[in-house]
Amino acid sequence: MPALEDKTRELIELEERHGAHNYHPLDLVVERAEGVWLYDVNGKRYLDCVSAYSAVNQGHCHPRILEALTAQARRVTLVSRALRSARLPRFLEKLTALCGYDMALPMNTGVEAVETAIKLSRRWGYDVKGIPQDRAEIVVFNKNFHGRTTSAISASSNAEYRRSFGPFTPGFVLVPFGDIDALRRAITPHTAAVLIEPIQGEGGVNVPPAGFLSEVRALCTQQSVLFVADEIQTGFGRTGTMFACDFERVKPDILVVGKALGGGFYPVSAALADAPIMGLFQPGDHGSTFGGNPLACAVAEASLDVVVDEDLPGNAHRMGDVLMRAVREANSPLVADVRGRGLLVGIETTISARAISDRLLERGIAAKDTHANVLRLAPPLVIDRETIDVLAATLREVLAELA
Ligand code: IF1
Repeated sequence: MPALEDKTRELIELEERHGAHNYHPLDLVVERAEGVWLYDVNGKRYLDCVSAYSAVNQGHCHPRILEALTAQARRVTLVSRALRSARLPRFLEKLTALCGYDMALPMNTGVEAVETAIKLSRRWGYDVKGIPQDRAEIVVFNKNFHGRTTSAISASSNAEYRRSFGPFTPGFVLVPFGDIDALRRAITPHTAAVLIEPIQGEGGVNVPPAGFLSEVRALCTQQSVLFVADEIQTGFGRTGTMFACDFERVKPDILVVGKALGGGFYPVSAALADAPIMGLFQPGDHGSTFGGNPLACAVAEASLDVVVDEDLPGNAHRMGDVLMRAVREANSPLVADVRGRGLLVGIETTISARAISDRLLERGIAAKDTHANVLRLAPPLVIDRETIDVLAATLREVLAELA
């Protein structure tokens, strides 16, 4: 029987040998997880500050969502949209009511919901706004992240995401994030939509200037352009409100959701819009084998119930304030900026963020760097005050050690 440490190394080597090397993960081999805790193959416990990139807002293996999954898995899991299922109508009713839209189109991964929003925006641009065919433009923002498909990286400003993947999907116009004048200049009669993350996650936890989302909303309304919000990472309580757009009380024309909609159990995403827009899709226009399957619907309904019943937006707001205040009060020379909202926190560092995340890992905190000098802290939204205080204290100690 190999020693436990050897077990870790053995598994890492196996993954490296047979798996594509499209990630450089922390060397933490998770064997099980519960709530905010991860347990590696050696039995060591870690506080999860990655939350599968905000897909585990409800905490790992939430019992209520597990129960919904197992109960449904014994009944029916997949019939495709060639047939109807009893679960889909109830899920659609709950999702549209919570998000405040007439209709939803269920998909699986986040990027599929983004692609759905891109197609719907273009369809609206041609059939309603009267943009000449194949001339529709969508304005996007520098440092955006909307997924890894060819169209999503066609919208990206990040050379690393685009290298040797061309030719790219045309029709995306890049402007600086937060710059309303640049956005105004970028809008033309061919502009169908503005696609924005209300807070940029991968771009480095970039919060826009106060009032920017309201200005985008007003400009889109004035210029007859769709406001499309990608809340795949910021949605369902992550930023201290149900959706990041709620902070400025703006309502997108198309809302894109994913990640936590599946509660960490199953990929569930959706694009939502009111009937005049979503009604532009007719049978055969769009679809997905697994989109809206009964198992996904059961998991997503329970995931939404947990977000609401456990007031995850409120807890994220309170715990995020505690965490960001503690980091600021550390006054560490290694911290250039503390950004974010709720429990989507980015710490801009003056040294390699990876060096800090490696030291945190030794101390039982799993946190990931996003780009060279931003450490992202995004624990599950169920984290309690005692645990957030431990996180803050450990981070302050590590910053002091490395200073
Ligand atoms: C990776 C982070 C990246 C997203 C937003 C769409 C998608 C994502 C705002 C696509 C996905 C994930 C993907 C994962 C790393 C992670 C991520 F910011 F969350 F950390 F990359 F930016 N819109 N984000 O954040 O959703 O198709 O993945 O379900 O690709 O490395 P997906």
